[in-house]
Amino acid sequence: MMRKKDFERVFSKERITKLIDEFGAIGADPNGGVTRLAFSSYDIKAREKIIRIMENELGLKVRIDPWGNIIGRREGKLNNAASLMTGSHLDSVRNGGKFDGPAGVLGAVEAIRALNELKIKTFHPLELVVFTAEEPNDFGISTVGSRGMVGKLSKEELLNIKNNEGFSILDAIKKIGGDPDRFHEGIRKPGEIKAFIEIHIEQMPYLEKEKKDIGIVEGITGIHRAKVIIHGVAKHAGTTPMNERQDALVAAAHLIKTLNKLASTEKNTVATVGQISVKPNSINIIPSETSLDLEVRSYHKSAIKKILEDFYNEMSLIGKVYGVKTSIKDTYHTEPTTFSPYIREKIKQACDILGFSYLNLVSMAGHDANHIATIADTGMIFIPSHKGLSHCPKEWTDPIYLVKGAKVLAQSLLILDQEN
Ligand code: HGY
Ligand code: MN
Ligand code: MN
Repeated sequence: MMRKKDFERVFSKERITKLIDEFGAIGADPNGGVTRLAFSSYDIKAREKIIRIMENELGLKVRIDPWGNIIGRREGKLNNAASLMTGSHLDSVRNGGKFDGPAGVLGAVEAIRALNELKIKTFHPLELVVFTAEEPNDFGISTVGSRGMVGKLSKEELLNIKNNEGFSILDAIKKIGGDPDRFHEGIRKPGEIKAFIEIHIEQMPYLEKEKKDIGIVEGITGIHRAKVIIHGVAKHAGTTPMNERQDALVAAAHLIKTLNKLASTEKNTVATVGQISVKPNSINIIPSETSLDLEVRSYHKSAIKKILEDFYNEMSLIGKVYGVKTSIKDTYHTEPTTFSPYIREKIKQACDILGFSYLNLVSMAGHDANHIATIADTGMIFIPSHKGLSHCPKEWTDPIYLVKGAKVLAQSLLILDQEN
C-alpha cells in the first residue's frame, strides 16, 4: 500500500492540468469546446500524442489491437497473470468538453507514472487502454473499440457502415492502425483481465452538490437508440390548404413531444431526440421526409421496454392523423449494467485509505466500462463535474479532483494487486 506522504510527492496537479489543456487544444473549437470526432485528423493527432507519452514517459510497451484500441502494457512480476486494466477514450462529441474521456486516460497516466516514480512493480501486468470511438461519430456508431474487445461487435455489422463522404468505417479503423481482417484476434477472453477500472467525469451534479470527492459507480444506465423515418408528401407551402397536407415535420414534432412526455413519467429515465434531418428542407415546400435519431436511457430495463412500446403505438396512430408513413430501425442497444461489488469495495477501501469522501451513484452516461464489464470485474471512479455540465464547452472539473481520481485509481490497483 502506498503511504499517504508518498502520494503527495509523486502526483502533480500542474502536470495533469497541462496535459488536459494540451489534449483539449487538439480539435479545439474557435469559440470554446472541442470537436475531436473518432477517426478524424484530430483524433489521430491525439492518439499519436498519447502513444508518445505511453512509450517515452511511462516506458509502456504499446500496441494497437485490430479494433484500433491503443494498449500500453507494463509487465508485472508474475508473467502470465491476468492484467489490471484501466483507461478511457480520447475522441469527443461535437463541440464537447475537454474532460470527457481524457480525464480517464490522463488520470491513468498519472497513476502509472506514480507507480514508476515510487518504483513499485506490481505482481499483475498493468494495461492502459485508449478505446476506439467511444462517442457517436460520423459513422453513427459508438463504443466500437470496447465492444470489439469483448466480442460484441462483428465485421459483418460494420461492413456497410459509411460516413456521408462514403468512407467505410472498416477503412477508418485501418487508418488508425486497426485490422478488420484480424478482428477475432482482438477479442479478449474472460480471465485475461483481472479487473478494469475507468476514471471518468461524473457528467451529473451530485458529487458537487453533496461536496464529495469521489463517485463509486454502482452501475450504468441501459441505452436504446433508434432511427425513425417519416414519409409525407412534398407540396407547395403556399397553395396547399392546411387540411390537404401530409407534413412529415409536423408528424415528427408530435413524436418528439410524445417521447419527451413518456420519459418524464419514469424514474431514473431520460429520452432525447438529438438529431433530425428534413427533406427537401426548403422554406416554401411542405417537408416530404424527416428522420429522427432518438435514444431512451434507464437503469430499469422495464422502463425502456414500456416507453418503446408506447412510442411504437403512437407511431402507428400518427399515420392516420397526419397521413404519413413511418418506419423505425434500432441502431444501438445496451442493457443496464451493475458493476462488480468486489471492485466497488476496493475503490471504497482506497478512498478510506486516502481519506477521500465518496458517494455511490448510478451513471446515466454510457461508457466503455459497460462493455468491458461483460468479461472482467469492472468499476468506475467518478470525479465531480462543475454543475454537472458535460458534452458542451462549459464542461469543467477542478484539477484537484483529477489528482484525487488518479490517486484512488493507483491505490485501488495496488489493493487489487495483492490478490491473485
Ligand atoms: O453518450 C454517452 O452517454 C457517453 O457520453 N458516450
Ligand atoms: Mn461522452
Ligand atoms: Mn465519456
